[in-house]
Amino acid sequence: MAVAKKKPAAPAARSAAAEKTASPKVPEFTREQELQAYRDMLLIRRFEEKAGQMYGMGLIGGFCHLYIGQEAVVVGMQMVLKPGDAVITGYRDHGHMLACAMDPKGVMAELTGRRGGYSKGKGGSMHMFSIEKGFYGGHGIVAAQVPLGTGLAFAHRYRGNDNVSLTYFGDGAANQGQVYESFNMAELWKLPVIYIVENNRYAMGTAVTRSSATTDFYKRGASFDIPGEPVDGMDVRAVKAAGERAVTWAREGNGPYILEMLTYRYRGHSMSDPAKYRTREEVQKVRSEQDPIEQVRNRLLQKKSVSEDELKKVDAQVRDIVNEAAEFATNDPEPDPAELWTDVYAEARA
Ligand SMILES: Cc1ncc(C[n+]2csc(CCOP(=O)(O)OP(=O)(O)O)c2C)c(N)n1
Ligand SMILES: [Mg+2]
Repeated sequence: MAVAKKKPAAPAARSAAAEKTASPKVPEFTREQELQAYRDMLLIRRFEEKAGQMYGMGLIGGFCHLYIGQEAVVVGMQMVLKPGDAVITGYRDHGHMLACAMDPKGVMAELTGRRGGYSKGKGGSMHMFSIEKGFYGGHGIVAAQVPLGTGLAFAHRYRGNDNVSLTYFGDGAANQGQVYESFNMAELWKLPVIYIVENNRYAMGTAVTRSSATTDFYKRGASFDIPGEPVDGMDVRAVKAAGERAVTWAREGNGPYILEMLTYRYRGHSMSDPAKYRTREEVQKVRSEQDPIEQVRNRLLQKKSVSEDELKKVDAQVRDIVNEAAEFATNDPEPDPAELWTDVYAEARA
C-alpha cells in the first residue's frame, strides 16, 4: 500500500513564517459565514457555561472539561467538512459534538447521566459518540484518539472515498509516543488525516514550555515529511482558511497534514482545577483582546452588516436551545437499573 510517487509541494501556508503570531491578512467571511460562525460559537459558549453551572449545582458528576475560549477551532474546521468526514477528539469534547450538529439535549442529558443521553446516561462527559453525525468520541486517555483517528482515515482510504478524518489532540498529548507511530503510518500510507493540535498553552497545570522540548507543534511531523502550519486559533476565519488547505491536501490523496491551533482555555483544566499556575491577568488579557466570539461580533457591528437587535435575537435563540437542553437533562429519568448490564462486553458475547 506504500505509495512511491513523488510528493507534490505542500500548499504555501499563510503563516508558515517563523513567527507564530498571526498575520492580520486572512480571507474575509461573507455576512452569512460570520453569522453562522457567531451562532455556532455562541451555542458552544452558552452550553459550556450552563454545564459549569449545573456541575456547581451537583447535577453533573465526575469529570467535566469545558471548551470555553477555544470555540473558533472546531467551528472554523467544521465549515470545511462534508458528509462522511470523521471527527475524533479527547475529553474536552462538548464543543466538537455541538459543532458536529449533535443534539444539545442528548449531550446535556449524558452529562447529567440520564437515559436520553447519547450513551444512555452511562458514558458521561468523556464518552459520547454519534456515527450518524461523524463524531467518534470522546476519549479520556490522553492521545488515545490519535491512532483511532488515523484508523478512521485508513477506513476512508480502504473504501476508496475522498473523506477525511479530523483528529484533535492537545499540546500535552502531542508528547505521547503513539502520536509518532500514527504519524509514521499515516504518511507511509498517505492517509487522509488532519492532525489538529489544540495548543491552549497548558496541559493540566503545566505550561508548554515546562513540558515540551520544542513548542512548535506544527513542525512535529517534519521527520515523517508531514507538512504543518501554525494557525491563529482565536480567529475563525484563519482556522477555516487553514482547514481548507489541509483538507484539500488530504482529500487529493497527498496524506496527512498538521495544523497547530494557537488557542487558549479560559476555565480551569477541569471543574476541580484551582488554576494556581497562571495569573488572572493572563486570562483576562486573552479574553479582552482575542476572544473569538467578540471578534466576529465586532466585525459584524463595525461593518454594519447586522444590528445590535439582530444579534440579540441570535443570542436569545441560543439561550433558548441551551435552556431547553438543561431542562431536559434535569427532568429526564435516570437509566433503568437493568441497563447496568447492557452495552458491555458480557452482553456482546451472549
Ligand atoms: C495516558 C494519560 N496520562 C495522563 C492522563 C491525565 N491527564 C488528563 S488531561 C491531561 C493533560 C493533557 O493536556 P493537553 O493534551 O494539553 O489537553 P488540554 O487538557 O489542554 O485540552 C493529563 C495529563 C490521562 N488522562 N491519560
Ligand atoms: Mg493543552
